[in-house]
Amino acid sequence: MKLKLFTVLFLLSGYVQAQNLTIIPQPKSIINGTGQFNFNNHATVSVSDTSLLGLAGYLQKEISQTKGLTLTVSNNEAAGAINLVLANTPQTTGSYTLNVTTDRITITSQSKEGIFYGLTSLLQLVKDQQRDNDGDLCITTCNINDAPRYPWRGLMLDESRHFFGKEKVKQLLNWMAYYKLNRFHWHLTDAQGWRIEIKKYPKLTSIGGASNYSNTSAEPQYYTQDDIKEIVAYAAARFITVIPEIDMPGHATAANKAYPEFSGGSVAGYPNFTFNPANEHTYQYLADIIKETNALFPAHMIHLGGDEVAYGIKAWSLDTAIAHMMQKMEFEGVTDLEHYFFKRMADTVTNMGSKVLAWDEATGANLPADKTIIFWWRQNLPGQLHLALQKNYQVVLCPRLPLYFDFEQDSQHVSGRKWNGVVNRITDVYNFPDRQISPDELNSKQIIGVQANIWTERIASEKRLDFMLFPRIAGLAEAGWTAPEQKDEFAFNERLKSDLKNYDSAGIYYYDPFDPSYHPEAIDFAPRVIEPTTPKHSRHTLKKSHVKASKKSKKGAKKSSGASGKSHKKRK
Ligand code: TNX
Repeated sequence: MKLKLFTVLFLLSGYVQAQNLTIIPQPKSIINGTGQFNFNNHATVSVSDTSLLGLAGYLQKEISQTKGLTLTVSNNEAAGAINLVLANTPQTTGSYTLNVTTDRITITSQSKEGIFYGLTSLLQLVKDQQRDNDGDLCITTCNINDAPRYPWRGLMLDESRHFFGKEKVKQLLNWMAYYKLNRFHWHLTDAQGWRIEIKKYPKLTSIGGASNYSNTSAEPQYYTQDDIKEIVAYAAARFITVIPEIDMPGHATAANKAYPEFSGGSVAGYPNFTFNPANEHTYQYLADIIKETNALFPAHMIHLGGDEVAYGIKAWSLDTAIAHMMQKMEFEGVTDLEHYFFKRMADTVTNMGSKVLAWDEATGANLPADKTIIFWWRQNLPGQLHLALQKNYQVVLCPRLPLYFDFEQDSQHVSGRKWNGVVNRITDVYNFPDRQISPDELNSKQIIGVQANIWTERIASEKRLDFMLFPRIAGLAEAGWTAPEQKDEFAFNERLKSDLKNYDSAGIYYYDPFDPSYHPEAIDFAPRVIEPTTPKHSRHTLKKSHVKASKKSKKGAKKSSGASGKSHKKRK
């Protein structure tokens, strides 16, 4: 009996300790201790190898900024209370151990990346603690053993529809690092704006960059090549790889505004949506663009888009030069030509020594399996995922449901997208992919990870960007990092509550799933213009039902009319 009582008390004390260890994403294993390590101004960070000095400096800077403590950095391993140690044991990339005893903190990994993730976990532990009367920070002893589930833990930001700029992107990269996300997919070109400086074709930014989704005559907004280098370096210091997307042959309207000679023509609703596949100069022009782009991104991965070409492709059937080419090449339909175009541009990328990344439409384009990564986004077409795996492509899972963060996260919300009334709640993001993807496919090594995509047609301000991203980004982190057997949604929600406080102190305008009325204005951040691609008759439906939905949600009605779902259904 006594023993039982003791066990219960012991477990309870362990539970209390565990509650203090609020790390997101949840590590593989945590053993809680009962002692305390005191962080103070005299603490020294020492490294086993001078190549780790940069990481020691990163910890020093972060602790100083968040807690006002001044740590000393030393390369004498014996000197430190906090030790960063590169070990020789082969491990999964990114894995680490973090051992906190009463007198030492040791982070060990085979790679700098792993040490960085150990530091990230340590910083999350420290963040939750207040300094005591002596100015010390006390953290509970523990032993953490951790490794990521997937190597690709991505976030895509669309800056064509609305441009957010360097400072916002850096803030985003900070939060990605906080959550151990490691791939930033940068959607830099689309119909509404071209956002990357290409020196050989300056009109791409001066003309193509002068517009956005809300304002078709905005001042040019774009990243210079120096800005891009700065962002890439900022991300690299946080072990985040940046991948640019130059979308083709569709979603090319902004480029075609600048250089109409390469346009593939117009159809109603989709003016100059594609590049011209029958003009030989188009291929050279795009190769020049890719060459300048490739030089800016050391990861040597170029996303070529390839999505939704079908919207503009009818213009191809109307063009005599294109018809002539199709005849000559014995193509049966415009889709063959689309694949021919895509394969040629993909060859350009691989000939530069880079990998080609593309949306799942490209699965049909006969790209080289060992040099291509497919992004499966159309959750309503699971066949595309099967096909991509069958063709031996590496695949990133980013299905619209539940990983499109331009979709609403609460059925009461009205300004974002919905899919037949379905929204992407944080619980759906958290539980991805295990409830949605078959075990056979999940076991495939070709699935290299998960990614959330934040399209910005309906996101015109930083505040709304935050609202759509937080806290779903935390659910994404755990979907990408934490092994399924370690996932526990109840415990995640407890840890999330503590992160919401961190959002408050960082001034993040977030959606609170535990109190949906918190930060209410963002619910009704309606887009200022209606999508140009929406057919005329449904524009009225959208407008009217939107107003209705807003009124309803103000009255606290349980269900919104899903206005955006209607227009979305029409479009896709
Ligand atoms: C589809 S996902 C698109 C984007 C839109 C998005 C809106 C994809 C490859 N294409 O152009 O912004 O839907 O949810």
